[in-house]
Formats: sequence, structure tokens, C-alpha cells
Amino acid sequence: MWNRANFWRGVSLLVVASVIHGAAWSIVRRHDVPDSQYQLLGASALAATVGRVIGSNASGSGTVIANGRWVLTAAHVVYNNPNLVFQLGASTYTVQNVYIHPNYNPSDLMYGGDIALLELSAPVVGVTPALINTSFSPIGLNSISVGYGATGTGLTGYTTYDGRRRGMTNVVDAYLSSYNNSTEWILSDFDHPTDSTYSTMGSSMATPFEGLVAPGDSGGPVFIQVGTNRYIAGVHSFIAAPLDYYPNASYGDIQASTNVALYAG
Ligand SMILES: [Ca+2]
Repeated sequence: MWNRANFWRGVSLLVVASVIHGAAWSIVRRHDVPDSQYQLLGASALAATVGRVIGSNASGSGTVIANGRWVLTAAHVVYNNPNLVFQLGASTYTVQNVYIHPNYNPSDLMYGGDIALLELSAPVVGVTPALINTSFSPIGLNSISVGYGATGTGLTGYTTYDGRRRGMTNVVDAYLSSYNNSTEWILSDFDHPTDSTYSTMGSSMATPFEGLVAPGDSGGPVFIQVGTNRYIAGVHSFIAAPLDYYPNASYGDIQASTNVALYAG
């Protein structure tokens, strides 16, 4: 088991250094479910709005919102990261303006505000922009995350990089506080399919395509389906390792995503 006092001992942000731009990675999966299933989820209609945010110093993920000219991502992906572009499929869009939330403090993540908006020089064509959660609590709800981060299995953590977009499922288990807000982040743990001792919060049951985000997934979305609509409820911020203090997205690690309703409500 874990306790909140130890939570911050093993924490890792999820950007990728520019030196490995050539490889765009994604999502760590269950060891007993084929990778092809996660790639199918990454190729589905819901994932079509998720692209790569690439700058001179780092890269992450982001989602097309509003009128198609805006991308929602994480502040730590775009802070001090010039020459930003948004890449989706074969198209690359220039980032015209960057709006980082004023709460964001690059020297102390606990201020929260790890969320940013990018204004593109032209609207993204061919996708229906994603909706944003402005109202509901995502705690206890099923979610789908999408990203281009590192991949591997829950037994190994992230190990390989292959440039593919993947999706995965999980359940939003709890909120985590920042200095400014008691509901700053939404958390999901990486449950093992048969060993409940890896469960750090919420239900110990692994979802069918259970997974965790990894470096390169930062800024990507946590989607939640409500009725016939699907909303972005979280923006991936960091992973923590309250069991082994080694945040490599192995079983028992936790993903923390900025609670979008806090900023959009
Ligand atoms: Ca879980």
C-alpha cells in the first residue's frame, strides 16, 4: 500500500527531450493483452483529434478543440520550448500563440496550472474538435487516454519507442491537491490483471485495455464518455510511483492529469 506522504518521492514529468524527436512513443499496456488492441484504440475515431506537440527542446501530445484552431496541452510541454508545431497525421501546423496558465510554476509542480492552450496559424482540417468537460466530476468513471508516448508492458514499464499513437482504458480513482486547488489533478492507477496488491487506489480490477501514460504522452487527453458525448476531463501531467518510487509506468504506478473542469468550468 501507499500513503500520501510518500506520493511525491517518485514522480516524473512526461515530456520527451528533443534529441529523440525521431521517435514518437505511446502508452504502456497490460502484459496479457496484445499491443495491437492498444494501437486499434489509438486509430479509432475518438483518437483522431490527438496529435504531437513538438518544439526545439521537447515534445508531447495535444488535442484539437474549439473551432479547430486551438490545441489543449500541458504547460510543461510548451514552457521554454520554442519553435512549436502541432503535427497530426501527415499535416504540420504552426503554433502562433502559446497561453500557459498563470498558476504554472516550472520550478514547483505543486502550484498546479499544468495546462496550456496553443493557437494555430490555421484550423486543423478533417477532424471534429473534441469537447471539454466543464461540469461533471470524473471520479469513478471509465476513461480512455490517447498519446504518442513511450510503450512497454506493466511488467517492464516503458522500454521501446516506435512512433505510433495508442489508446488505453482506465478508471479515474481520486483527486490530488496542489497548493491552489484540492481537485488539481485526477489520478488513475495501473492495475495488474490478476494481482490486486498492485492496486494503489480505487478498484483493484484492471480494465480490458488498462494502461498508463509514459514520456511523450504529456499534454494528451483523458477522454470520458457521458451519454452520446465524449469530453476531455484531464490533460496528462506526470506519473508517480508510490509503491516502488520508480516512475516507469509499471503496475502500481499512477498517472496524474490536470483536472480540466477546474479551468474550463
Ligand atoms: Ca486502474
